[in-house]
Amino acid sequence: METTAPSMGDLLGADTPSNWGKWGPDDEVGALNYLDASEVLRGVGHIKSGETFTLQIEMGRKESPGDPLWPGREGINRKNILDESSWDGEGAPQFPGGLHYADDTANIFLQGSTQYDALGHVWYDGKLYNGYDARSTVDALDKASVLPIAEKGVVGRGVLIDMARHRGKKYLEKGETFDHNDLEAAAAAQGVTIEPHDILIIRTGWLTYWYELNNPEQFYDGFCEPGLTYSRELVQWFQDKEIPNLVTDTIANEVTTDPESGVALPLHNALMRNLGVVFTEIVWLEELAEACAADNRWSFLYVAAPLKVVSGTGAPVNPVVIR
Ligand code: UVW
Repeated sequence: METTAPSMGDLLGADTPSNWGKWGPDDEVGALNYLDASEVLRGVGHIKSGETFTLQIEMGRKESPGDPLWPGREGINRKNILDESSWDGEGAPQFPGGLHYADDTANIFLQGSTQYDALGHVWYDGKLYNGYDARSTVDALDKASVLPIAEKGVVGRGVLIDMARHRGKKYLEKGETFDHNDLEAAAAAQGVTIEPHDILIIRTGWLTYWYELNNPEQFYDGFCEPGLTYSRELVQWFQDKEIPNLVTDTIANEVTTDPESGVALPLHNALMRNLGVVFTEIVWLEELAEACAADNRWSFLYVAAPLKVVSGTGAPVNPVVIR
């Protein structure tokens, strides 16, 4: 593809903030290291009413428009292997007592639903998170796969910043941007502080736009999501705040193409590759946001256990919030 955009390395610069080596040469979970036992207890301290919310979208929704996906990916292909019709003819398994049962298989993009990204999911200049060689991704992620993240689990204080509500909108528009100053302003308006080690959850309303629009062709035309925009100051803010996990209701957690430079997804590299901030995408936040707005409480316990996929570049997840 012809492009006049600078390379990722040129945009971010050699002195871009980095956490490589901070947690040792073998680390594969990055900023999740901030989430120790004291952070679990801090999160538990924000449970007040006991309400629970699950944050995964449906996988394999039959009704139009189906599942929201990064272009080029496909939704889950689930197929029955055994069901009552299997016993219509000969050849179905027979069990003492006449047991019948249903079984199915699923062919899925591991990043084709609400998902955790592995830290080795993106790279530039031949190096992954922590300096691992990008050749270690060939055939399977040998380094910084989703497995260590899944083995650790993600538990801590979550804070929801509702950018759509802050801007008086049902959902942000295609390509609409915001930065750390906007997050701080929205937090102040909500009366909440984004504290060090918070799991940062941002609502744009973009998934509601997907389902309400019900028109994939229009959705993907000039595909550019709303989201965070790259700047050195924003990356520094994430490093200073020691944010372990960025969670949003968009497909890519950042404005798809950086409007200043024309570079695609620079924050994937500046935050995920360089700082080890773990990304969680396509997260359903509507009921949670309603509940938070209703009693003006925007912090809670956030718990997520992505699937333990060996060598996976990501894994589906159904995060749970308890508030
Ligand atoms: C890409 O980075 C291409 O996808 P995602 O938004 O799922 O991380």
